[in-house]
Amino acid sequence: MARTALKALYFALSCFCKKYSALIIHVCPDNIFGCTDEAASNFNPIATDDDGSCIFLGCTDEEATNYDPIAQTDDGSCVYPLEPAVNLFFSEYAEGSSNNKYLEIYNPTSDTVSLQYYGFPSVGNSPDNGEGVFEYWNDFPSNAVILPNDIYVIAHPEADASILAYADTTHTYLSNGDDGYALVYGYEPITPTNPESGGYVILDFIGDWNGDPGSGWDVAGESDATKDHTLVRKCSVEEGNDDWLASAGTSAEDSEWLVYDQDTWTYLGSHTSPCDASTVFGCTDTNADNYKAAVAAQGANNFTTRVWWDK
Ligand SMILES: [Ca+2]
Ligand SMILES: [Ca+2]
Ligand SMILES: [Ca+2]
Ligand SMILES: [Ca+2]
Repeated sequence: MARTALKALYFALSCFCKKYSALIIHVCPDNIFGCTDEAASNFNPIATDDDGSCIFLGCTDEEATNYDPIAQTDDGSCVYPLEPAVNLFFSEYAEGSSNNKYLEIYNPTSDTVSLQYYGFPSVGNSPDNGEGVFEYWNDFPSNAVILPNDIYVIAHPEADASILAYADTTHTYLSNGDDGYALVYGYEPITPTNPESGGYVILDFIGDWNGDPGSGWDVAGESDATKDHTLVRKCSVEEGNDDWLASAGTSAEDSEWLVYDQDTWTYLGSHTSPCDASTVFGCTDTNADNYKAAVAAQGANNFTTRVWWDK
């Protein structure tokens, strides 16, 4: 009996030892299996042997512009090509006394346009990010739209109540004359860059991003017209212009804009384009030498020796 018991004990001990040594090998393996690819989301820096478990995140939709053929798991980053931009443009701009400032944007189409992929990026004074590159990407509020043949007004939050009555949104940093604003379409670049490399297009400008003009830009031959004036787009202009200097022009004739005195808000809240068939531009002041009885809209607000134009 004792002999049998000893035999059994020996047998149990040897089993334990075998198990124990197997346990040592298992606890302290020479090889550590895991994902060894640093590009993977589950990269294991202590893994010695790749076990095929790597997971690559990215855009997995071939329709997207940033489709990643290596990605296995979609991380929601897909970006899709946009429809062509709708022809929206600046119809009016005011830089008046104190904070009486606004931008008016016109939708000449018969469709309601979502402003989701539009923005109004700007430069304050001289362009800190290099010539032709915005500093601030200003988005419209989410769900903002422009109704057909209607306008959208961005006003300074401390503008006169008569301006705020038309405001669709407010923006604190509107120009004090020398700050360029664009109307753009596309995605905001990860870092500020020009439209060529940034995946967005400039539809229109008031001022530009090419350098501090001093106090303001000249428009239609008026010096510093973007400061302490109101600019109204001529009804004959039917689209934006990414060339601000061409848009501003050098004379009342070649400019796309009518320049009005500081704090002229008469034209805020609506826009006409294309021109009414009956519109005749010219001088409406009967005291002027060049008064024209047929004129429906005056081209500017004085009656000096300017050259006027007829439609
Ligand atoms: Ca001012
Ligand atoms: Ca400024
Ligand atoms: Ca300046
Ligand atoms: Ca207007």
